[in-house]
Parts: sequence; structure tokens; C-alpha cells
Amino acid sequence: MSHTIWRSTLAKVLATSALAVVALFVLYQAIYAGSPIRAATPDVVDVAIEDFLFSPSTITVTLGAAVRWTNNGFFAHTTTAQDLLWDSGALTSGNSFTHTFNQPGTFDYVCSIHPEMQGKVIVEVEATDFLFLPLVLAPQE
Ligand SMILES: [Cu+2]
Repeated sequence: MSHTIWRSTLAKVLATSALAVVALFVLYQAIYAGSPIRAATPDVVDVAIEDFLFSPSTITVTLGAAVRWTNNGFFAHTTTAQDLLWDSGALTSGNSFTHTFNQPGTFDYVCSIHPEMQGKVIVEVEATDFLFLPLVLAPQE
């Protein structure tokens, strides 16, 4: 008798879990259509600042990764998000600035000294983070 009840409870838990996974997948598709789940990128991804461009100008990283900009040029430059999410201030030759990305999305940035210098960081969800998407999407700060 109690064995039967236990089995029935287990079946309900499994069914609910399966439903939750399907719901998460639908949610992911709805929000991130065109933004594939990807394998993890390194924890720190380097972008070189040259006179007068970012190299590479567009990079894709996974959630939680940091981007490190290093000024290899002769002149001072900045990395400044369009939405001011980060701003390195003037980086003189040889100096670096690192920003960690904890929200998925596309982030445009410029050098505030030479606004024609433009770059883009695309932050995507890592495959293993997929099931934690509700936490990722929860409002931060
Ligand atoms: Cu510059």
C-alpha cells in the first residue's frame, strides 16, 4: 500500500520536473531566439586597444566571463559602455581594465576620447547555466 503511494508520488515528481524542463526551454527560446546556448568561453577574454581600434571589435563571451582590455597603443584610450555600465577612464599605454559580465545581452562600447572607436561585447548563456536561467534572469541590483 505505502509502496504504491510512494511510486505514485515519485511519478508526480518526475512529471513535474519534466514539465519544468520543457517550460524552461520554451522560456529560453522566447527570450534568446537567435542567441544560441554555447560552450563556455575562457574566464578572461582579452581585447587589445590599438591606435585607433579595438581588436577584435566584436567578441562573444559566456555569462560570468570577464573582458580585459589592454592599451597596446601610444595614445590614451578608454573602454566606455554606451549605457555607462562600465567606464575605464583614460588608460595610458600598457594599462588594462577588466569588467565582468553578469547579465546576458549585447553591450556596445566606445572610446570616449575617440568615439569613432567602437566595440561590442555579446554575452551568451553557457550550456550548463541553461537550467539556472530563472536565476540569471532575476533582476539584479
Ligand atoms: Cu581612443
